[in-house]
Amino acid sequence: MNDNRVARVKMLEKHFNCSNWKNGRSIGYTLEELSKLTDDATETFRRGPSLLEIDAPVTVVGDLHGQYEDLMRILMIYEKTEGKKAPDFTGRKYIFLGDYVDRGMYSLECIVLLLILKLHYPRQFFLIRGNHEMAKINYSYGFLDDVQRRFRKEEVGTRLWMKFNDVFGFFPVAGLIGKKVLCLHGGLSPELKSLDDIRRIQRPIHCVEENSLVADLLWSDPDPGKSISSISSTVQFRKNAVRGLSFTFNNAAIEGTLERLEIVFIVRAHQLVPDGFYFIAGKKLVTIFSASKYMSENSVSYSENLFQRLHKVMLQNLDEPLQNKGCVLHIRKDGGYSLLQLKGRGRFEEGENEEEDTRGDNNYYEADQKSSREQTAKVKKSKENKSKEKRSRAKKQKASKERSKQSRK
Ligand SMILES: [Mn+2]
Repeated sequence: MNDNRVARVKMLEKHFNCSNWKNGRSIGYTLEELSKLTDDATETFRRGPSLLEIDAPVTVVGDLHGQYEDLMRILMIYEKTEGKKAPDFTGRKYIFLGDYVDRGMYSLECIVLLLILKLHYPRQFFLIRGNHEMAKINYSYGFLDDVQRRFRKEEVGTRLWMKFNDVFGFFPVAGLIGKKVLCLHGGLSPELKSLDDIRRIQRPIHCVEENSLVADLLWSDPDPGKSISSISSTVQFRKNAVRGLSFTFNNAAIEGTLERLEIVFIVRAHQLVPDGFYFIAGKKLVTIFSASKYMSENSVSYSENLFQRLHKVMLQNLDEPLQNKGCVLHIRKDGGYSLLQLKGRGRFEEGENEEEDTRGDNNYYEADQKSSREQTAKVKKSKENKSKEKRSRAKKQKASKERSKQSRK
């Protein structure tokens, strides 16, 4: 093993053994090791493609936002032996859909661990870029403060934060699994005419103003449900008012993109969904969100003052469920998939509260047919049951009426 590998193994051990953490709260990194890590990572990503092309089986992970506990749970999903110190990644492959930093308390630990994993297992760990892997965003949502907090001199932290953003500049912006499943952080773009449009993207990209296709891949969202455009049969990209940039796209835009790119399924992240997964467009697109209990009181950034924290918590009580479930998607070699949902503080388990066809042994090529068949069967059955009940109730009533008639007589 060369020196680099030895150093990386040590770093990995440090991440998996939290009892060695400084004050039990954070990993004591040295400036030298993080400088070296960012330099090496920049080189690795510079040499890599803009569009990752990998084969299944692979586990797809959505937003993490500095929630180190969730990252750790995800890395331990397939470990069946309790109390193991570090996971065994043999035969495992992961693709992460971005938003590693900001919001949560452990932005630095999350991104450092993921970069080491990428360098150490280059053919097993894949990272694509989220909209928070952009200096203009992670400057104000926690990552900069998180890095500065670790080093006594503010300018040292700032310089290191810039080096992380240099790495992000070379991150790939999309992934293609088994030639048929497209993975992105945000979503689709009117400029996405072919997969070559992504392959041709020149990096580094430091802000989205440099490339509008990248802006959309990192920022766009599906149309909010129940909007008129979402059911329109013509392709629509509308101004994304919630984000203040990029677009929202409707189901017809999803269908059109699938056809043009000759793919069958789109996996994206970027939006908080209560169950950790959310299907739309006849299960042709799924949103995956992997940070559980996102932004609950104890996981807001250190940098915010009490007022800001309370404000967020209060807003959340109004707008969104505080206790969302995290989820990851496992795509099998045969193209089938299963969802693994994190419930409460426990482990990741297969999702329960969707129809059966989102869980186990099915193939997304057939998922729709199967689901509609099953659903019709279910509906039929329940209708039959209901009419049976009605008939028996009517019989009983008739009988009791007759009984009472007789008794009156
Ligand atoms: Mn995002």
